Order: sequence, then structure tokens, then C-alpha cells
Amino acid sequence: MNASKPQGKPTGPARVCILMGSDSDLPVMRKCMEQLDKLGVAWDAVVASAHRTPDRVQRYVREKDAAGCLVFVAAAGGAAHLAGAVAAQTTRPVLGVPMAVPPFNGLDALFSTVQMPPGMPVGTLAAGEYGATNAGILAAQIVAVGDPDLAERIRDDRDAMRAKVVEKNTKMRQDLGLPSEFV
Ligand code: RP5
Repeated sequence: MNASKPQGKPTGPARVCILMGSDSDLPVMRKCMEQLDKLGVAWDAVVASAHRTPDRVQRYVREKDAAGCLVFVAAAGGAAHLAGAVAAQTTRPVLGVPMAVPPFNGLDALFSTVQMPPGMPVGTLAAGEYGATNAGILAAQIVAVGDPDLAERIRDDRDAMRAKVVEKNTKMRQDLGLPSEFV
């Protein structure tokens, strides 16, 4: 079935809140925002660092939690403690996106984000743009547990993705002079 497509940036109270350790993380985290826009999930974003502005992190998470945010996404690079610091302030699900900054290109941030002590889970995504994109989709999937229309839009999106893969296969097989479909 085709759920109605959202137009532009969704309005209303943010159901997903994105924290970034620095504005230098924004170009990558736009991938997350694009997914949320496409799926019609209202979001908010802030620059707040676990190390440079710990009090801002605490205030933002507590205020947004109280205002009805359902999922937090935290993106940080280097010694990336942001997702853990967010998890310490809320019982909402927290998704962590390690940013790929030099000299270790995200491996440091991946370990810092994924190796949370027992009792304080952070759902850690891939480093960089893959993780940012999937954080948007996964956050929407979590919100969709209580929103059947959103769940349908996510299914429609998957169907469109599958159709594209099949289309690419058909074109590639044509270019290679193979029969139209494999058997
Ligand atoms: C982290 O340090 C940020 O999340 C960013 O990925 C990295 C570098 O920050 P800037 O020096 O660009 O502000 O806290």
C-alpha cells in the first residue's frame, strides 16, 4: 500500500532529537535528517558536547525527554562520550553515530560509543554517513512502533529500494548481454 508522502520538513513536537558534538559533524548528520524528513518524522538538532558543554547536554536531553522526544541520536568523533552522556540522562532509546575524524577515522569514536558499561545501553551504528543514514531510519522504526502510518511509510520506502535494485540488475544484465532475469 502507498502511504501519503510527507512534504518538506515535518512540523510539531520533535519525536527524534539529534545531538552533535560539533557543528563540524553536521554535513554527515544531514543524512540522518534527510531520512527523518523523507519519512515525516519531526526532529530537532543541537550542538552540545559531552566534554566542552556537559551541562548543555544534560539540560537539552532532560527538556526534550519531558517534551515527548522518543529517541535520541548522538553523533561525536574522537573520544566520543556524547551518546553515553545522553544515555545517562534519559531512559529513551539512544542511538550513537561515531564520526570519522582524523587520525583514526572513526575507529576511536566507534570504540568509545559502542563499549558502554552494562546497564547503560547505546545502540551504536556504523561510523560516518552509513551510520548517519541508518540512525535516521532506525530512529523512525522505533517511533513507528506506536505509529502505524509511519510503519507503512517505512515499508513503502523498502519496497521502493527493492524495486530500484531489481531495476539496476535488469539494466546491468542487458548491458552485459545476459538474459533479462536470472533463473
Ligand atoms: C567531537 O570532536 C565532535 O563531535 C567532532 O566530531 C570532533 C571535532 O570537533 P571540532 O574540533 O570540529 O569542533 O567532539
